[in-house]
Amino acid sequence: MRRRDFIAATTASAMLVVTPLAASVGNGTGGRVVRYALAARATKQRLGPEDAPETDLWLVNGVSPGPLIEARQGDELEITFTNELDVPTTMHWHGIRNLNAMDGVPGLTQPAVEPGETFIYRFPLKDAGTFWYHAHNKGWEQLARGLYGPLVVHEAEPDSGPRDILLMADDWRLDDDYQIHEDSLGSLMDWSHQGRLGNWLTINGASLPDIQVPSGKVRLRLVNAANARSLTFQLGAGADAEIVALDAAPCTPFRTDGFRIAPAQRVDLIADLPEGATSLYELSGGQPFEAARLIAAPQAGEAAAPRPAGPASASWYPRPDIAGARVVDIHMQGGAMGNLTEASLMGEMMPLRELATDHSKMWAFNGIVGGYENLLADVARGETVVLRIWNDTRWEHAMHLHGQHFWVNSREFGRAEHYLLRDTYLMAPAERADLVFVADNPGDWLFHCHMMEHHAAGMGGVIRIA
Ligand SMILES: [Cu+2]
Repeated sequence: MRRRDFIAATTASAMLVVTPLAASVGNGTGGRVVRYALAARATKQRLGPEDAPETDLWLVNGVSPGPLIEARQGDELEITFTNELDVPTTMHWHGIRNLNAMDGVPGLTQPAVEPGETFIYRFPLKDAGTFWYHAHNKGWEQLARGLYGPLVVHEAEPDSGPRDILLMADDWRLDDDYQIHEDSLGSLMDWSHQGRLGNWLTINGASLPDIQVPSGKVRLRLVNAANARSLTFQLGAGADAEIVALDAAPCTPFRTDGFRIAPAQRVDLIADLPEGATSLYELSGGQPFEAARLIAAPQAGEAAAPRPAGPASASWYPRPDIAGARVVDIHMQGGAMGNLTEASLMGEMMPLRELATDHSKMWAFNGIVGGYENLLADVARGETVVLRIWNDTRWEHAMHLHGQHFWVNSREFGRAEHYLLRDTYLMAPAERADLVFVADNPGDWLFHCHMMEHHAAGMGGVIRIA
């Protein structure tokens, strides 16, 4: 990876208008309808160095990452989404405890948005935090080509503005001409191993950007939009930071040296930055790789005024008591070097070799290759649910539940006991974990690995909340 100068993304204005909600709908914390227009389209953007050709991409509103969507807790968001591609797509609002019909999973919660069609997503924003949106049709290809963007829901007491810095990371696989490496899209090697790992790291769509920030305390919102690579970040010397929220949900603040972000996860940090340049390093390659430079300068006037710098509240809901809870066992098998010998696909048992060569499938939950017909559990509204996951594979998996967050004793930050509320949890090979939630959001919700190739190759199923 090489250095290039940062080209500020000139984000086309996506926000249309903000109007108050009808009095009967408003809940007193935000109470507006915030409208955006988004379009998926083929676009060129330079991801490589300054003398490199532009890369042919599929982007939202022609920029990578797509436009920052901002609203306040208690608002309703209305997105007029138009598909200008020549393939079907949808948008998923990752981490939003959404209305099921607005969740953006084609074939499960809505029909795909066909080329030329428009779909209006409208949903309330119950929670503040760092979210993101991404295509959910053939995500293994559509995310690799760039169809995603950030979504920030500010606390009802706003702490936003110049002290709120978004850092969206991606790990692209580019060829020698800085184009998306197309020959390896759909590669069974990727699908059976760790997924599509890239060779070109960007932060906010640029390689090693200089990002202007105010000195002193800032809130850094990091998002990993990579298909499959977990990224490990560390701030350079002189910066002091603690984690205050994970996957949008506030946590008891804690300090950690480097911190890993699996695909689709978010980490919010409150960082105290000295004046001048502080490097953001990425460590997954074994040695520190400079990913971005935060250039901190004192702010004058209003921006210099002290603000509440972070989520004010405790977590969204307390960790439920699991006595009497509904336990759903999910035994994950498959992939290279695994112990899966055969599995059921659409009701038919097949040896792994046939699943792989004829159907590009190589992962299973409880012996069933995942699809939307794979109902993992049918639970009653209000029930406490334990997804008791056994990662019986040789690979890490970033397990994502749509529609609700879950409590998990996280081993992501090196403690024996560290309960966190998340929407995506990175499981180590052989790890067993309980994902615990109160099933209060009705609908058919996808549960899947967010390494997009693993999902495509069978790591998925549905939790039905009646
Ligand atoms: Cu996986």
